[in-house]
Amino acid sequence: MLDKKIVLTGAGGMIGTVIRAYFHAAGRPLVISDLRALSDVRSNETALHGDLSDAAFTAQLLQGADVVIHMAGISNDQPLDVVLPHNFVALNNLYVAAHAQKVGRVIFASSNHAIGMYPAGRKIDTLVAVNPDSYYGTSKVWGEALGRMFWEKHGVESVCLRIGSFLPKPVSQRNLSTWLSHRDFCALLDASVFTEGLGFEIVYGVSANTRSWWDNSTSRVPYRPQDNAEDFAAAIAAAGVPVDPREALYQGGDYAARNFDRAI
Ligand code: 15L
Repeated sequence: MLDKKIVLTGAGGMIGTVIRAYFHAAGRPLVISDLRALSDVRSNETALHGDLSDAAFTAQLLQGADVVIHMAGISNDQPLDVVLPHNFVALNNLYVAAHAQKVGRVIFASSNHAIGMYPAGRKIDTLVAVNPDSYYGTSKVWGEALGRMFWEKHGVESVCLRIGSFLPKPVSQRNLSTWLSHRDFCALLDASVFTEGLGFEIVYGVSANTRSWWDNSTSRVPYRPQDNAEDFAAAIAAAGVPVDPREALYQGGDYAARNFDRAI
């Protein structure tokens, strides 16, 4: 189980960088890729760089892989034409290649923005209907839908991580609910990569925050977070970080508030 061949996409990004450090510390081999050439390649790593919207590159990257951790793509709210090639087309290439190359499992960096239009404060589990707050959020819904289809029709497993706010520490009122610490993320990744027989699963990437809105009791991923944003609540209050009342209405925060013109 520990000798799986694991490929990481988006290795140069914020989360990719933490994953690389985690694998390096554990002495586990990792194939890393990014759009840009990666310069600081470590002894446990093999690097390939290229564009996942090029199907031939994606097929080459996934050759012989058991698991692909897919962190590549646009990681914030952008117009559809920006999101389309990276988060829709490239993601389909990834699943087509995973099927063709007989990759056992895709770990997909989904996001809380797939459900960002649920009201702040409402507790939701992993079985609720999707409720995206942006084109970025719809791209995460697309990824979850692809994951489900490739599992049901082709037997490619997927674990969709609905990542909250991945930060060294929480810095806003919203983060008291949405924070995901680096340490908890690594535990989540470990459970998602190494637990056998998950099929298709969704799990919220959130720490053990007292004010969390997200309930993982309906997920089969055995993830047990340890950190709690509440430990930073007093410091955040003392810093007097201003809260835009529109951003505080929905779980997606500012993504939900942007371009919002429904009468409420
Ligand atoms: C995300 O999905 C984004 O990648 C990140 O930039 C943050 O906006 C985060 O969600 C969040 O909701 O805090």
